Amino acid sequence: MNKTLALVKPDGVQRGLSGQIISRIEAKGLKIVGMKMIRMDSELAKSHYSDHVEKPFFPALMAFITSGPIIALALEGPNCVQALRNLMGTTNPIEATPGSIRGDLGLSVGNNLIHGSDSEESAVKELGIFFKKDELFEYKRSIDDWIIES
Ligand code: ABT
Ligand code: MG
Repeated sequence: MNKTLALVKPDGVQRGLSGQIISRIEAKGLKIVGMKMIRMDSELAKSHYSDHVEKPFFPALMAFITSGPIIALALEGPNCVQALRNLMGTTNPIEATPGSIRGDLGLSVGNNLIHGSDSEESAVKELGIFFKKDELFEYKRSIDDWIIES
């Protein structure tokens, strides 16, 4: 089964929206197979956002993402990379569809509440940055038979 990485960003934690964000992920049917609170340092931020290091918005992004603790989640489910991206909504919360996490909860591109890996390749890379092997859990939920077609 595919896995992906989600982060409740510092604004989500500070605004007390972690529970609601995680709840939406669980309600969708995605299975949490790893979870931890950490504070990203500049080294971790550069590695996680390596594609953006040269972009003009990177200094602001770095300041924001290291500004407080985040909650990292390893998620599993069929097509979970795309499922999570759809649940999050587009990068700019103003344009994100109402009903999505960003569409319902955010107003600014620099404070967009949640991260989700944007491809299966990124998911593998990012899960490796945030989780050690023994921090990921394999377990069956009896409810899976009601969520996942066999
Ligand atoms: P992430 O899930 O954080 O990677 O966001 P997403 O994949 O939706 O969007 P990308 B393009 O990866 O943006 C990364 C972070 O950079 C911020 N950003 C992006 C800006 O502040 N200005 C911009 O013009 C762009 C393109 C938004 C994302 N993080 N935050 N916060
Ligand atoms: Mg991205």
